[in-house]
Amino acid sequence: MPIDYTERIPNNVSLSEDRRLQRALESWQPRFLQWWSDMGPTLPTQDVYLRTAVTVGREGWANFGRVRLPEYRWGIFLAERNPDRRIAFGQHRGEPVWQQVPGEHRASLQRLIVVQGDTEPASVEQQRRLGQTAPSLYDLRNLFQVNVEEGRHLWAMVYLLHAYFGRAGRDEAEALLLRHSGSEDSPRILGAFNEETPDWLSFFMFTYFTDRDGKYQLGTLKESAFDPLSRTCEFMLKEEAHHMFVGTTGVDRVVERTAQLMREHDTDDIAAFGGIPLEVIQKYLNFHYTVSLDLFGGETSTNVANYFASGLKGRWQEERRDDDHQLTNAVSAVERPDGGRIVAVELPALTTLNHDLRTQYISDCETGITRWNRILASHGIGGPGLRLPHVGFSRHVGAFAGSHVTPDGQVVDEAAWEAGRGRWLPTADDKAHVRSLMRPVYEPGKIAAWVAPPRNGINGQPFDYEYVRF
Ligand code: BYC
Repeated sequence: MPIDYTERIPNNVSLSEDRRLQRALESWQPRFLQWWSDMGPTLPTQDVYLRTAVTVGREGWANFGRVRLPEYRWGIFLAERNPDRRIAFGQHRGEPVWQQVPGEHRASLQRLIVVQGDTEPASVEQQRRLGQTAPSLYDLRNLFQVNVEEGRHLWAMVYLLHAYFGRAGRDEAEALLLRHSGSEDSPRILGAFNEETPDWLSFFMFTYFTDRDGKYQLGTLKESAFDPLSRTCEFMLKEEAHHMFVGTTGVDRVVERTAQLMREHDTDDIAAFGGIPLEVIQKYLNFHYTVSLDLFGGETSTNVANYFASGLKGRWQEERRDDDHQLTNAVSAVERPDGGRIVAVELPALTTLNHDLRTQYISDCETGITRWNRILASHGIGGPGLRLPHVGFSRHVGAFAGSHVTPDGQVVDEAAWEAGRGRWLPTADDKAHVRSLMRPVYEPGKIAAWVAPPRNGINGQPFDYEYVRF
């Protein structure tokens, strides 16, 4: 089904055939636009070179053009329906997938959709001021691309709430616009989405580590027996790939510039030369990685066991797994602190699925570490390079919450941990230095001195293309 752009709300779900739903969503639309104007990007622009989804098929699904930001066509796009699709896991394995929400799973499904939906506008709120300090027009355009698509992902979840959850769903859709990142009274639901994204190093780390959690969570919801959720997530994952590209190449370019300055001045201490020291990059990495690990929930969770058994949330690449997809008797080892040591305990695999997903995520994160260390090596910088800290380091959710674990996995007492904090996590001075470098560069083809230019522009355009006009 092609996307209908003649409608007030672009969609490929035949919205005009359901007048009630259409009216409900059309009354949510102005509230969304008001939220975008109040909580979205603060930098005024004339237009931005953006991609917009035009079909949901594999090839050529988006087109690029200059768009005035508030006029971006946010809409409802679900991947094609597979009429033969069957549930791939859990107690209902082999049965046809659901086109409606079974009454007994209503509350859990709604909860999962609300948690997912809540993260999308949260990230736009976190990033709203970054436009004021963009290192280049290319980066500014990427920021806005990420922001409009996170706004669209909110639409994706709001559609499900309106279409399948009645009155309660409409109330939840309303509430998604009322909670705000970092708010004292009504914060966003998950921890990482109440942290600040005050500078571009944080933005690149966020799009590398936190958007990657999004990839994995969406990947598990794509397996859901509730087919509309599955199809929604499938298309969101397509858009999500660019967000992670922004993170991966963003950190690449910071590391590249840092390495150049280290060679040029033959010192690690490149702050005085307008760069971000490697040690500071490592501290930002530690922070964003650990708050993203918290997003996976506890290592053991009865919630996740129930989600899996009942078919609501699968595993990453469920159908490629070589097991019974029910895990009735399977066990899995999970690490946890025990006195001064970290021990592995065997538990029913069903209860450790958050840990399973987190393990997949961690090995994906390692690919970034490898590529950044390769960049360092290409400049002749050896040594330990960058690394992921131990899973127990600086955790606030799960088995390690409340323990004091160093980045290399030593369990220490609180005083020792506090004494190390400034070496492991960004200090006020580190943040002040990074912020001092954040000066906007809005001239086409120019770039700030703390980051290397990208290898390629967007959609075949050169780096010096006027990606944003004021
Ligand atoms: N902060 O049983 P547990 C993205 C709550 S990112 C605060 O271990 P469960 C994106 C938990 O809700 C992906 N609270 O948790 C990225 C539960 O509360 P209730 C977002 C937390 O249910 C960048 C209680 O603690 N999508 O898309 O097994 C830009 C017990 O925990 C946190 C999803 O997360 C936390 N960090 O798993 C834009 C997918 N962690 O229910 C977008 C949907 C846990 O007892 N969500 N809690 O009141 C889920 O699958 C699960 O809810 C979670 C938690 C994985 C989050």
